Amino acid sequence: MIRRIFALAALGSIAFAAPALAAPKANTITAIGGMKVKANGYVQDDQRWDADKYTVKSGATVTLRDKSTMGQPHSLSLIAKKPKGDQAIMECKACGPLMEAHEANPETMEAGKELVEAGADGFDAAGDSIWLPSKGKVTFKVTAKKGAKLAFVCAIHPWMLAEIAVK
Ligand SMILES: [Cu+2]
Repeated sequence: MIRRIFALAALGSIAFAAPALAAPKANTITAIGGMKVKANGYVQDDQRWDADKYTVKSGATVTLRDKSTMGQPHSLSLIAKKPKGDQAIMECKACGPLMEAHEANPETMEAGKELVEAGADGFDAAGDSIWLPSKGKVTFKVTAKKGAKLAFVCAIHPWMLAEIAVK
C-alpha cells in the first residue's frame, strides 16, 4: 500500500513538472494562435502575442514575427492606454484610424504603408505602428526612454493587447 502511494505521488510530480510556456526570445515579439469553430457552438479566435509583457532596452531593435495559423496579417500599434472590458476592447477606438494610417485594403488585407510614424523616429508614441504581413518578419526600433510603458494592440485583432516595458 505504501509503495502504491509513492507511485501515485511520483505521477503527481510528473504532471506538475510539465514544461511551462517557453519565455519569449529576447527582443522578439511573435504573433501566434489560430481559430477553432464549433458548428452551432462558437468561434474561438486565439490569435495572440506570445507574451503579455515584453522588456526591451531603449534603442533596441525588435523583431516582429508572424507564426499564427490563419494566414492573416497583424499590426503592432502603440496606443495611449489598454482598453478594459470586453466591449471597449472589441470596439477598439484606435483601430479604425490605425487601419487608415496604414492604407489597409480590407479586401486584400495588404497595407499601402507598412510603417506609420506618429511621433519622433522609432517607436515612442501612441500611433506608431508597423504592419506584419502573414508569415512575415519585420523589425522596428524602440526609441522611447527608459521607464516608458508602451501599450500596443493589433489593429486587426483588437484583443491582441500587450505591453513593452522599456528598460
Ligand atoms: Cu492580429
